Amino acid sequence: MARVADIIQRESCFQPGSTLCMGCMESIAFQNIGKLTDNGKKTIFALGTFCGEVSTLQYPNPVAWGRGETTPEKWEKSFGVIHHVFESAPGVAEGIRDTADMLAKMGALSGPVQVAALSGDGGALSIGLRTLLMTIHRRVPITIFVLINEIFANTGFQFGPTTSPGSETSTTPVSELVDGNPATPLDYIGLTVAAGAGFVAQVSPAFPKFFMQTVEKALASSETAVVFIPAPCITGWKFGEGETVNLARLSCETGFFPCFVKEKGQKGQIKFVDLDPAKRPPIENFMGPQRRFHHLVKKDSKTDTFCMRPGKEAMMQKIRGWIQNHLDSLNQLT
Ligand SMILES: Cc1ncc(C[n+]2csc(CCOP(=O)(O)OP(=O)(O)O)c2C)c(N)n1
Ligand code: SF4
Repeated sequence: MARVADIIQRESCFQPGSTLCMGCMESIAFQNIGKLTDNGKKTIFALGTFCGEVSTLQYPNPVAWGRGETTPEKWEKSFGVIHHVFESAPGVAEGIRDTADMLAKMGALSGPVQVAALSGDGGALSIGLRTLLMTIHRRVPITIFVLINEIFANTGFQFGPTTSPGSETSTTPVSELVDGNPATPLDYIGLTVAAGAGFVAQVSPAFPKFFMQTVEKALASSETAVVFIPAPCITGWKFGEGETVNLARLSCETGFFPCFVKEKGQKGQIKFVDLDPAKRPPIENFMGPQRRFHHLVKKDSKTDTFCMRPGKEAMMQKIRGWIQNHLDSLNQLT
Protein backbone atom coordinates (compact mmCIF):
# COMPACT_ATOMS: atom_id res chain seq x y z
CA MET A 1 0.00 0.00 0.00
CA ALA A 2 1.32 3.44 -0.94
CA ARG A 3 2.12 5.93 1.81
CA VAL A 4 -0.42 8.76 2.17
CA ALA A 5 2.48 11.25 2.05
CA ASP A 6 3.38 9.86 -1.40
CA ILE A 7 -0.21 9.79 -2.67
CA ILE A 8 -0.71 13.50 -1.98
CA GLN A 9 2.33 14.29 -4.15
CA ARG A 10 0.71 12.61 -7.18
CA GLU A 11 -1.03 14.42 -10.03
CA SER A 12 -4.82 14.64 -9.75
CA CYS A 13 -7.17 14.17 -12.69
CA PHE A 14 -9.49 16.78 -11.18
CA GLN A 15 -8.20 20.28 -11.88
CA PRO A 16 -9.29 23.82 -11.00
CA GLY A 17 -11.99 25.16 -13.31
CA SER A 18 -15.20 23.46 -12.20
CA THR A 19 -18.33 25.41 -11.34
CA LEU A 20 -19.13 23.33 -8.25
CA CYS A 21 -20.22 25.63 -5.39
CA MET A 22 -17.35 26.95 -3.31
CA GLY A 23 -17.24 24.73 -0.24
CA CYS A 24 -18.69 21.69 -2.02
CA MET A 25 -17.32 18.45 -0.58
CA GLU A 26 -17.46 16.81 -4.02
CA SER A 27 -14.58 18.98 -5.19
CA ILE A 28 -12.38 17.83 -2.28
CA ALA A 29 -13.35 14.19 -2.87
CA PHE A 30 -12.60 14.38 -6.62
CA GLN A 31 -9.19 15.96 -6.06
CA ASN A 32 -8.27 13.06 -3.79
CA ILE A 33 -9.75 10.35 -6.02
CA GLY A 34 -7.87 12.01 -8.88
CA LYS A 35 -4.56 11.52 -7.06
CA LEU A 36 -5.37 7.96 -6.05
CA THR A 37 -6.02 7.00 -9.68
CA ASP A 38 -2.55 8.31 -10.68
CA ASN A 39 -1.22 4.82 -9.98
CA GLY A 40 0.31 3.59 -13.20
CA LYS A 41 -2.91 2.57 -14.99
CA LYS A 42 -4.98 4.28 -17.65
CA THR A 43 -8.12 5.64 -15.97
CA ILE A 44 -11.62 5.90 -17.41
CA PHE A 45 -14.54 7.43 -15.49
CA ALA A 46 -18.22 7.02 -16.38
CA LEU A 47 -20.22 9.94 -15.04
CA GLY A 48 -23.98 9.99 -14.49
CA THR A 49 -25.79 13.32 -14.37
CA PHE A 50 -25.20 14.97 -11.03
CA CYS A 51 -23.56 18.10 -9.64
CA GLY A 52 -20.18 16.43 -10.10
CA GLU A 53 -20.92 16.16 -13.82
CA VAL A 54 -23.00 19.22 -14.75
CA SER A 55 -20.55 21.47 -12.92
CA THR A 56 -17.41 19.93 -14.41
CA LEU A 57 -18.19 19.16 -18.04
CA GLN A 58 -20.09 22.28 -19.07
CA TYR A 59 -19.47 23.21 -22.70
CA PRO A 60 -17.45 25.25 -23.68
CA ASN A 61 -15.51 24.94 -20.47
CA PRO A 62 -14.82 21.22 -19.92
CA VAL A 63 -11.58 21.95 -18.11
CA ALA A 64 -12.03 20.25 -14.75
CA TRP A 65 -11.15 16.68 -15.74
CA GLY A 66 -7.77 15.66 -17.14
CA ARG A 67 -4.30 14.92 -15.90
CA GLY A 68 -2.30 18.06 -16.61
CA GLU A 69 -0.64 18.47 -19.98
CA THR A 70 -0.29 14.72 -20.49
CA THR A 71 -0.72 13.48 -24.05
CA PRO A 72 -2.82 10.33 -24.64
CA GLU A 73 0.16 8.21 -25.66
CA LYS A 74 1.53 8.35 -22.12
CA TRP A 75 -0.51 5.32 -21.03
CA GLU A 76 -0.24 5.45 -17.25
CA LYS A 77 -1.21 9.14 -17.13
CA SER A 78 -3.93 8.87 -19.71
CA PHE A 79 -7.43 9.77 -18.47
CA GLY A 80 -10.81 9.53 -20.15
CA VAL A 81 -14.28 10.58 -19.04
CA ILE A 82 -17.59 9.52 -20.52
CA HIS A 83 -20.82 11.22 -19.55
CA HIS A 84 -23.96 9.20 -20.08
CA VAL A 85 -27.51 9.51 -18.74
CA PHE A 86 -28.53 10.26 -15.15
CA GLU A 87 -29.07 6.69 -13.92
CA SER A 88 -26.56 4.64 -15.89
CA ALA A 89 -23.01 5.26 -14.58
CA PRO A 90 -22.44 1.68 -13.29
CA GLY A 91 -23.85 0.12 -16.49
CA VAL A 92 -21.69 2.35 -18.71
CA ALA A 93 -18.62 1.57 -16.58
CA GLU A 94 -19.41 -2.13 -17.01
CA GLY A 95 -19.43 -1.67 -20.81
CA ILE A 96 -16.09 0.14 -20.69
CA ARG A 97 -14.61 -2.63 -18.52
CA ASP A 98 -15.80 -5.35 -20.93
CA THR A 99 -14.44 -3.46 -23.94
CA ALA A 100 -11.06 -2.89 -22.29
CA ASP A 101 -10.83 -6.58 -21.32
CA MET A 102 -11.67 -7.65 -24.87
CA LEU A 103 -9.08 -5.30 -26.38
CA ALA A 104 -6.49 -6.52 -23.86
CA LYS A 105 -7.15 -10.13 -24.90
CA MET A 106 -6.62 -9.14 -28.53
CA GLY A 107 -3.29 -7.55 -27.54
CA ALA A 108 -4.52 -4.12 -28.58
CA LEU A 109 -3.74 -2.29 -25.31
CA SER A 110 -0.33 -1.24 -24.11
CA GLY A 111 -1.10 -1.33 -20.39
CA PRO A 112 -3.70 -1.88 -17.65
CA VAL A 113 -6.98 0.03 -17.45
CA GLN A 114 -8.96 0.95 -14.33
CA VAL A 115 -12.62 1.90 -14.62
CA ALA A 116 -14.80 3.81 -12.16
CA ALA A 117 -18.40 5.03 -12.12
CA LEU A 118 -19.30 8.30 -10.43
CA SER A 119 -22.81 9.48 -9.67
CA GLY A 120 -25.00 11.17 -7.09
CA ASP A 121 -27.21 9.36 -4.60
CA GLY A 122 -30.32 10.22 -6.61
CA GLY A 123 -28.75 8.70 -9.72
CA ALA A 124 -27.39 5.60 -7.96
CA LEU A 125 -30.01 4.87 -5.31
CA SER A 126 -33.26 6.26 -6.70
CA ILE A 127 -33.74 6.13 -10.49
CA GLY A 128 -30.55 4.08 -11.02
CA LEU A 129 -30.89 1.55 -8.21
CA ARG A 130 -31.60 -1.30 -10.64
CA THR A 131 -28.49 -0.48 -12.70
CA LEU A 132 -26.37 -0.35 -9.54
CA LEU A 133 -27.65 -3.64 -8.14
CA MET A 134 -27.42 -5.49 -11.46
CA THR A 135 -23.85 -4.32 -12.05
CA ILE A 136 -22.94 -5.55 -8.56
CA HIS A 137 -24.82 -8.79 -9.18
CA ARG A 138 -22.76 -9.40 -12.33
CA ARG A 139 -19.58 -9.07 -10.22
CA VAL A 140 -17.99 -6.55 -12.57
CA PRO A 141 -14.51 -5.53 -11.35
CA ILE A 142 -15.02 -1.76 -11.32
CA THR A 143 -15.14 0.87 -8.58
CA ILE A 144 -18.48 2.62 -8.11
CA PHE A 145 -18.34 5.97 -6.29
CA VAL A 146 -21.63 7.42 -5.01
CA LEU A 147 -21.67 10.98 -3.69
CA ILE A 148 -24.24 11.24 -0.90
CA ASN A 149 -25.60 14.78 -0.48
CA GLU A 150 -29.07 13.51 0.54
CA ILE A 151 -30.92 15.43 -2.20
CA PHE A 152 -31.36 15.86 -5.95
CA ALA A 153 -29.23 18.99 -5.78
CA ASN A 154 -28.74 20.20 -9.34
CA THR A 155 -32.45 19.99 -10.17
CA GLY A 156 -33.67 21.96 -7.16
CA PHE A 157 -32.84 20.17 -3.88
CA GLN A 158 -35.68 17.63 -3.88
CA PHE A 159 -35.86 14.86 -1.26
CA GLY A 160 -34.34 11.47 -2.16
CA PRO A 161 -33.80 8.01 -0.65
CA THR A 162 -30.91 9.13 1.57
CA THR A 163 -32.50 12.30 3.00
CA SER A 164 -32.21 12.46 6.79
CA PRO A 165 -35.46 12.33 8.77
CA GLY A 166 -36.69 15.80 9.68
CA SER A 167 -34.72 17.51 6.93
CA GLU A 168 -36.36 20.37 5.05
CA THR A 169 -36.05 19.99 1.27
CA SER A 170 -37.95 21.59 -1.61
CA THR A 171 -40.35 18.60 -1.60
CA THR A 172 -40.47 17.92 2.15
CA PRO A 173 -41.48 21.35 3.46
CA VAL A 174 -41.82 22.38 7.07
CA SER A 175 -45.08 23.68 8.50
CA GLU A 176 -46.93 23.68 11.80
CA LEU A 177 -48.14 20.18 10.92
CA VAL A 178 -45.04 18.64 9.30
CA ASP A 179 -41.43 18.49 10.49
CA GLY A 180 -39.77 18.07 7.09
CA ASN A 181 -38.92 14.61 5.73
CA PRO A 182 -41.01 11.93 7.50
CA ALA A 183 -39.09 8.95 6.02
CA THR A 184 -35.96 7.18 7.23
CA PRO A 185 -33.18 6.58 4.66
CA LEU A 186 -32.61 3.50 2.57
CA ASP A 187 -29.92 1.24 4.06
CA TYR A 188 -27.72 1.54 0.99
CA ILE A 189 -24.69 -0.09 2.62
CA GLY A 190 -26.65 -3.18 3.70
CA LEU A 191 -28.29 -3.33 0.28
CA THR A 192 -25.01 -3.31 -1.69
CA VAL A 193 -23.47 -5.90 0.63
CA ALA A 194 -26.57 -8.08 0.18
CA ALA A 195 -26.33 -7.68 -3.61
CA GLY A 196 -22.85 -9.24 -3.47
CA ALA A 197 -20.40 -6.35 -3.72
CA GLY A 198 -16.95 -7.63 -2.78
CA PHE A 199 -15.87 -4.37 -1.20
CA VAL A 200 -18.21 -1.79 0.35
CA ALA A 201 -17.08 1.33 2.17
CA GLN A 202 -18.26 4.71 3.34
CA VAL A 203 -15.43 7.24 3.50
CA SER A 204 -15.03 10.96 4.00
CA PRO A 205 -12.22 13.38 3.14
CA ALA A 206 -12.68 14.59 6.75
CA PHE A 207 -10.75 11.43 7.72
CA PRO A 208 -8.03 11.68 5.06
CA LYS A 209 -5.86 8.69 5.95
CA PHE A 210 -8.85 6.34 6.05
CA PHE A 211 -10.16 7.89 2.82
CA MET A 212 -6.86 7.38 0.97
CA GLN A 213 -6.21 3.84 2.23
CA THR A 214 -9.77 2.66 1.62
CA VAL A 215 -10.14 4.12 -1.88
CA GLU A 216 -6.75 2.69 -2.81
CA LYS A 217 -7.98 -0.78 -1.75
CA ALA A 218 -11.24 -0.29 -3.66
CA LEU A 219 -9.37 0.60 -6.86
CA ALA A 220 -7.16 -2.48 -6.46
CA SER A 221 -10.09 -4.83 -5.75
CA SER A 222 -10.75 -7.68 -8.19
CA GLU A 223 -14.43 -7.54 -7.13
CA THR A 224 -17.09 -4.86 -7.57
CA ALA A 225 -16.14 -2.14 -5.09
CA VAL A 226 -18.73 0.39 -3.97
CA VAL A 227 -17.56 3.53 -2.17
CA PHE A 228 -20.09 5.93 -0.67
CA ILE A 229 -18.87 9.46 0.04
CA PRO A 230 -21.15 11.62 2.21
CA ALA A 231 -20.87 15.12 0.72
CA PRO A 232 -22.10 18.08 2.77
CA CYS A 233 -23.86 20.38 0.27
CA ILE A 234 -23.37 24.01 1.27
CA THR A 235 -26.28 25.21 -0.87
CA GLY A 236 -28.84 22.48 -0.11
CA TRP A 237 -28.00 21.91 3.54
CA LYS A 238 -27.62 25.67 4.05
CA PHE A 239 -24.58 26.10 6.24
CA GLY A 240 -21.89 28.75 6.51
CA GLU A 241 -18.63 29.01 4.61
CA GLY A 242 -15.75 27.02 6.05
CA GLU A 243 -18.00 24.42 7.72
CA THR A 244 -17.82 21.67 5.07
CA VAL A 245 -15.11 19.47 6.56
CA ASN A 246 -16.24 20.11 10.14
CA LEU A 247 -19.78 18.96 9.27
CA ALA A 248 -18.45 15.93 7.39
CA ARG A 249 -16.49 14.92 10.49
CA LEU A 250 -19.51 15.48 12.75
CA SER A 251 -21.80 13.59 10.37
CA CYS A 252 -19.68 10.51 11.06
CA GLU A 253 -19.05 11.03 14.77
CA THR A 254 -22.75 11.62 15.51
CA GLY A 255 -23.73 8.50 13.53
CA PHE A 256 -25.59 10.11 10.59
CA PHE A 257 -22.91 8.88 8.14
CA PRO A 258 -20.60 6.41 9.87
CA CYS A 259 -17.32 5.64 8.15
CA PHE A 260 -17.37 1.96 7.32
CA VAL A 261 -15.48 -0.72 5.43
CA LYS A 262 -16.31 -4.32 4.60
CA GLU A 263 -14.09 -6.58 2.53
CA LYS A 264 -15.34 -9.90 1.17
CA GLY A 265 -15.36 -12.64 3.80
CA GLN A 266 -14.64 -10.23 6.64
CA LYS A 267 -16.87 -8.57 9.20
CA GLY A 268 -17.80 -4.95 8.52
CA GLN A 269 -15.93 -2.33 10.55
CA ILE A 270 -17.48 0.92 11.70
CA LYS A 271 -14.91 3.70 12.11
CA PHE A 272 -14.67 6.96 14.10
CA VAL A 273 -18.10 6.61 15.76
CA ASP A 274 -19.01 4.96 19.04
CA LEU A 275 -21.83 2.40 19.20
CA ASP A 276 -22.75 3.79 22.62
CA PRO A 277 -24.88 6.92 22.11
CA ALA A 278 -23.67 8.40 25.39
CA LYS A 279 -20.13 8.47 23.96
CA ARG A 280 -21.10 10.27 20.74
CA PRO A 281 -21.33 14.06 20.28
CA PRO A 282 -24.98 15.26 20.50
CA ILE A 283 -26.77 15.11 17.14
CA GLU A 284 -27.69 18.77 17.71
CA ASN A 285 -24.02 19.69 17.07
CA PHE A 286 -24.32 18.35 13.53
CA MET A 287 -27.85 19.63 12.88
CA GLY A 288 -27.56 23.08 14.45
CA PRO A 289 -25.28 24.75 11.85
CA GLN A 290 -27.59 23.69 8.98
CA ARG A 291 -30.71 25.71 8.19
CA ARG A 292 -32.47 22.60 6.80
CA PHE A 293 -32.92 21.61 10.48
CA HIS A 294 -33.83 25.11 11.72
CA HIS A 295 -37.30 23.95 12.89
CA LEU A 296 -35.80 21.25 15.15
CA VAL A 297 -32.62 22.76 16.62
CA LYS A 298 -31.65 26.26 17.75
CA LYS A 299 -28.70 27.91 19.43
CA ASP A 300 -29.09 28.65 23.14
CA SER A 301 -27.81 32.21 23.45
CA LYS A 302 -26.92 31.76 27.15
CA THR A 303 -24.76 28.65 26.75
CA ASP A 304 -23.82 29.24 23.09
CA THR A 305 -24.62 25.57 22.35
CA PHE A 306 -27.14 23.93 20.02
CA CYS A 307 -30.27 22.45 21.62
CA MET A 308 -33.62 20.96 20.60
CA ARG A 309 -36.52 23.36 20.09
CA PRO A 310 -39.40 22.78 22.55
CA GLY A 311 -42.02 20.31 21.32
CA LYS A 312 -39.73 18.53 18.83
CA GLU A 313 -39.11 15.39 20.92
CA ALA A 314 -40.90 13.03 18.50
CA MET A 315 -38.80 13.86 15.43
CA MET A 316 -35.54 14.05 17.41
CA GLN A 317 -36.33 10.64 18.91
CA LYS A 318 -37.05 9.28 15.44
CA ILE A 319 -33.63 10.51 14.24
CA ARG A 320 -31.82 9.02 17.26
CA GLY A 321 -33.66 5.71 16.80
CA TRP A 322 -32.78 5.52 13.10
CA ILE A 323 -29.08 6.27 13.82
CA GLN A 324 -28.85 3.58 16.51
CA ASN A 325 -30.66 0.94 14.43
CA HIS A 326 -28.45 1.69 11.46
CA LEU A 327 -25.21 1.50 13.48
CA ASP A 328 -26.31 -1.76 15.12
CA SER A 329 -27.20 -3.32 11.76
CA LEU A 330 -23.87 -2.22 10.18
CA ASN A 331 -22.07 -3.70 13.16
CA GLN A 332 -23.69 -7.05 12.45
CA LEU A 333 -22.80 -7.23 8.76
CA THR A 334 -20.70 -10.30 8.18
C1 LIG B 1 -34.35 10.13 -16.88
C2 LIG B 1 -34.02 11.45 -16.28
N1 LIG B 1 -34.84 11.98 -15.36
C3 LIG B 1 -34.55 13.18 -14.80
C4 LIG B 1 -33.42 13.85 -15.19
C5 LIG B 1 -33.10 15.18 -14.56
N2 LIG B 1 -32.03 15.09 -13.60
C6 LIG B 1 -30.75 15.28 -13.93
S1 LIG B 1 -29.73 15.21 -12.64
C7 LIG B 1 -31.02 14.94 -11.58
C8 LIG B 1 -30.81 14.83 -10.10
C9 LIG B 1 -29.52 14.22 -9.74
O1 LIG B 1 -29.53 13.96 -8.37
P1 LIG B 1 -28.32 13.22 -7.72
O2 LIG B 1 -27.97 12.02 -8.47
O3 LIG B 1 -28.59 13.07 -6.28
O4 LIG B 1 -27.11 14.25 -7.94
P2 LIG B 1 -26.92 15.75 -7.37
O5 LIG B 1 -27.61 16.65 -8.34
O6 LIG B 1 -27.50 15.80 -6.01
O7 LIG B 1 -25.45 15.92 -7.38
C10 LIG B 1 -32.24 14.88 -12.27
C11 LIG B 1 -33.55 14.66 -11.64
C12 LIG B 1 -32.58 13.27 -16.16
N3 LIG B 1 -31.44 13.84 -16.53
N4 LIG B 1 -32.90 12.08 -16.68
S1 SF4 C 1 -25.47 22.26 -4.96
FE1 SF4 C 1 -24.44 21.10 -3.31
S2 SF4 C 1 -23.60 19.21 -4.22
FE2 SF4 C 1 -24.13 20.66 -5.87
S3 SF4 C 1 -22.22 21.78 -6.33
FE3 SF4 C 1 -23.37 22.99 -4.82
S4 SF4 C 1 -22.61 22.30 -2.81
FE4 SF4 C 1 -21.99 20.76 -4.32
